[in-house]
Amino acid sequence: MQIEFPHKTLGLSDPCVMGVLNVTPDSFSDGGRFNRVDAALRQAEKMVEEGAAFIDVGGESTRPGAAVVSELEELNRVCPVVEAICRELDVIVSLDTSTPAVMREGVGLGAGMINDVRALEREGAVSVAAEVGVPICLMHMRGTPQTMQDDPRYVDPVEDVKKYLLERVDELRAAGVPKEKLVIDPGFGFGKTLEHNLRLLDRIADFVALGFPVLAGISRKSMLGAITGREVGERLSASLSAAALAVYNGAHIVRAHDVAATVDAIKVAAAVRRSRSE
Ligand code: 7PJ
Repeated sequence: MQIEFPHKTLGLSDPCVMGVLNVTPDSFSDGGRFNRVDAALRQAEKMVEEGAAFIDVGGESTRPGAAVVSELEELNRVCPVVEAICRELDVIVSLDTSTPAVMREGVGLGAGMINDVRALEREGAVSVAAEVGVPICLMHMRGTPQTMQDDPRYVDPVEDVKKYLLERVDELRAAGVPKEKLVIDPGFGFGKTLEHNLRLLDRIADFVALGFPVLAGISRKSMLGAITGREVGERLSASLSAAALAVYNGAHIVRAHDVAATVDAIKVAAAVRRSRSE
């Protein structure tokens, strides 16, 4: 399994970590633009030193019930940070965005991947993503961040999510995006109950069997709070446990806030997984 980037191929025989870099106003102290960009760059640098293969830069909070961000605001948050990281660090920057203008500008500044929690369903997103030519992660969400946790229902969560992702894959391929540029993600916590999330985590192998790299984002999510009773800042152990299970079940990329610890956790999971086929 591999992903084709414009200037390199990323092998995925060893699972890797995508470090989360939120550039929403509440994520860095508001000490002016230079300080904000500098703080984000230092955080990215730390994650690269800790072993992150990707830095996922996002300027729109997709927490349940979060406010909608304008295109201009998102561009202003994301672009200076993408520009700084691409200039200073040797890492693949992924754009956690659904906004076509952010995709176009971000790739122009050097970003190497699009990571869209709306799987390019926003108007114009498919054509811009196809045009800019970088790999794309398609994530499943039921509903919108504003409504997604209002009683989500599935006939069968694994089959329903797989079907949706394959439909999105078909649309992207019809727009000219090669298979080697697509990554899929069941979207933990996006329009799912705890039971749905647990089933998806247990059945990650079903997504791996579709033949695309699989990304899993579970770090600090509320499903872990529901299981452990812990607040968001106290979910490291739970996050590592979930990351290890995802990799043990075949996930290729784990999206995480705590990069160093996650790198170690998934090394253990990957080693056990490998011993199975040896
Ligand atoms: C995910 C994401 C995820 C992908 C967020 C949070 C919410 N992108 N962006 N997968 N989650 N691909 O980190 O709690 O699970 S934002």
